[in-house]
Amino acid sequence: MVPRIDIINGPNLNLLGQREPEIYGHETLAGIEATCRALAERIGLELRFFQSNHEGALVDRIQAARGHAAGIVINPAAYTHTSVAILDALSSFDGPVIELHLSNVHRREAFRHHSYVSSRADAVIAGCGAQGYELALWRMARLLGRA
Ligand code: CA2
Repeated sequence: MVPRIDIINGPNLNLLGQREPEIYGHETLAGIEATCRALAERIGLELRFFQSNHEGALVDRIQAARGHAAGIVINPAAYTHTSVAILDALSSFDGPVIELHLSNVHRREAFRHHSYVSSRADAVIAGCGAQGYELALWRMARLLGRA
């Protein structure tokens, strides 16, 4: 069976490629999704891609992954630094979780240095730009015994 990976993106990531390219790069979220889909097919993973600007919708989506997805890759965006609800939802998920940030949050403002999600994450990727999504899929494949 092909393992399903859910890639979940938080608030404002729908604006990727439209503003602040010096921080977040020129790629759009649709472009990242297309790259991930091509890679997932090569590695043998099924992908579900999701973005929301709403904390509750992200919690609902993480809950919906339970029992269906083998792993979660999540860029919680600003909720990284504020959301116990997203941490709790991820804690109810059984498979590997990879936390991902386009930018190197540790080289930015102090409020971005703390993540509520990291304590549940099996890996954290930051500062690799859009390529971070591909790295996360490779790591996920390894964690699931696929690569
Ligand atoms: O580096 C990341 O991926 C972040 O998760 C992005 C979040 C930020 O709050 C985190 O500290 C780090 C912000 C996403 C906002 O995305 C935008 C994209 C284009 C234009 C404006 C915002």
